[in-house]
Amino acid sequence: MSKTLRLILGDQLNSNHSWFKTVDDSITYVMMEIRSETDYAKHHIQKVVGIFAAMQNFKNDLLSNNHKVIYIHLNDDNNLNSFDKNVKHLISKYNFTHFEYQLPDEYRVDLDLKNLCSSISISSTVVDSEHFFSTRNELGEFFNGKKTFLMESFYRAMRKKHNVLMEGDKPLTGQWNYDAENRQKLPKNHKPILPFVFCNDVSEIYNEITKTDVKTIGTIDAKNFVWPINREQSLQLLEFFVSECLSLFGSYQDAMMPNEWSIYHSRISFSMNVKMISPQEVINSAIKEWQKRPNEIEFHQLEGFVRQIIGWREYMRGIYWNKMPEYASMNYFNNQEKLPDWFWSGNTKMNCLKDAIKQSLNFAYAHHIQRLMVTGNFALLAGIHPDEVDAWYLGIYIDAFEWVEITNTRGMSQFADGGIVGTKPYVSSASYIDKMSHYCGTCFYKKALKTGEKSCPFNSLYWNFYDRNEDKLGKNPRIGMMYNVWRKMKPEDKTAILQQADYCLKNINEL
Ligand code: FAD
Ligand code: DLZ
Ligand code: SF4
Repeated sequence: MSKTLRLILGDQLNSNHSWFKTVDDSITYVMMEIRSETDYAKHHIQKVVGIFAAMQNFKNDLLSNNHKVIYIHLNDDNNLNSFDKNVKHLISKYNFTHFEYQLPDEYRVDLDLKNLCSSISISSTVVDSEHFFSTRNELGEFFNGKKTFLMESFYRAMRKKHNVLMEGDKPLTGQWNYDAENRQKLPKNHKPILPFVFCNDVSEIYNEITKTDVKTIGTIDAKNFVWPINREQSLQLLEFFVSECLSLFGSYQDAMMPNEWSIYHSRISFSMNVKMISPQEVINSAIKEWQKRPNEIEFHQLEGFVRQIIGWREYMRGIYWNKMPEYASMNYFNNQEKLPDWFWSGNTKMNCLKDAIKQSLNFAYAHHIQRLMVTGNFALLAGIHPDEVDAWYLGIYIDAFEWVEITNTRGMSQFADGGIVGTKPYVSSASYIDKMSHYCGTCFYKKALKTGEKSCPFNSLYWNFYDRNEDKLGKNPRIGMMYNVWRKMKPEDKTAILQQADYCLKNINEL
């Protein structure tokens, strides 16, 4: 009799996958909590707990739908702690005759599973994870022969192909992209909506993890775990977003405010990345809400949200599969420094960084502009090695999986890919942070000063960055203006700024 073993990874919790459409006694599913996954990065404790909780709930759903499931807990005696070893052990113990898995999202796991299949004597099949709009290679084929990979072109192609916000072959309302209408600062007295959070009791899982020597970062309230841990909760969070946040999403998508950790963002990335919900469902729900309340939700708010998902998210995945494994060692600026210690505590006098890091440690979450223009901006200006930066981002965020973390970090944020993802580095002085936030007013540092004890470190580091990378950036047409400003500065002012930057870099742990 044929007996099939099907592996479900911790980020493949897709209950709508065609695997689960029928119940078949000859098929056994396996899910495993293993050290190879808890230890490939130093994860935030909320990320490990969240994934285990979601995996256990998924397993329970499968069992209640009469599927056969083997679930290996972290502390089980028979846990061999890798996909490879556990699968091989199960195959020989239960005499499985066929092995199946879904395409993993991560290059490392993809290799492991291919190796596993070639080293077992039974047949194996790999199937699609049935989650994304595009295939792994679609972006590569779309840009075949092109030097630059413009997100906007891919986004438009995705909109057309999947008929999203289209009127025939034209964009609905006549314009593809409404970014110019987004990106406002929050008015000073504006109080963003309170984030909708869950109060899940995950203490049992947390206690099991604490029995091991798994190294984690960040804090957790295991009796009141705020993240969704099953499909129903993911749908609830999505419903909260479309009904309460979507109408202001685009406007305040780049805004930052002290102690406001979520503003009008959806916080749906974790649910999507572990596939408890699909990107199709997410955008359909947003579009339906806009159709229901067209007078309350302006089109640019909706388009801005849809673009993040069908545009950026798919684009980043395509870049990942097109450029890995070379991508993981790119270091265009040859940056070599270490992250300052306060990236693990938030204990810095820089208000914007303190807030972004502390909330990341407390919630395993920061919104996009905090990741890009606060922590990422600082890391790039300070010349931190992209490996260090990647390790931090891959660990700290609940939604961090390499395919979307590395492309955003090494690519968009650190420009370590030399311009595959972005056309210029995302760096700024204090003026951008002040333009988009309410951090500077109460900061120890002064946003307008470039030199002196109280000068904002972003200011001197900004000019130092351009100065030291002139050979790589001087000819970039999108940056020419900045070099003109720099070249026109008085030599003594330039020297003072570079000395200030040098001071900041030498005393980085004390900033
Ligand atoms: P919203 O602001 O509500 O956006 C909605 C959705 O759009 C997100 O859930 C996400 O799925 C998608 N999205 C938005 N921007 C991007 C983007 N640039 N790339 C891919 N998808 C996007 N996202 C991750 O999912 N995992 C990561 O590990 C990750 N690391 C990042 C590291 C850096 C340095 C930067 C600059 C960005 C990173 N992002 C990552 C992208 C983005 O910041 C997060 O997707 C977003 O903050 C998640 O919060 P949200 O669900 O509230 O997003
Ligand atoms: C991130 C993570 C962690 C911390 N632990 C597990 C685990 O124990 N078992 C598992 O199947 N998946 C885990 N994951 C998610 C995986 O790292 C992810 O499924 C792979 O990296 C494929 O992208
Ligand atoms: Fe951040 Fe500088 Fe503003 Fe302080 S002054 S909040 S360090 S940008």
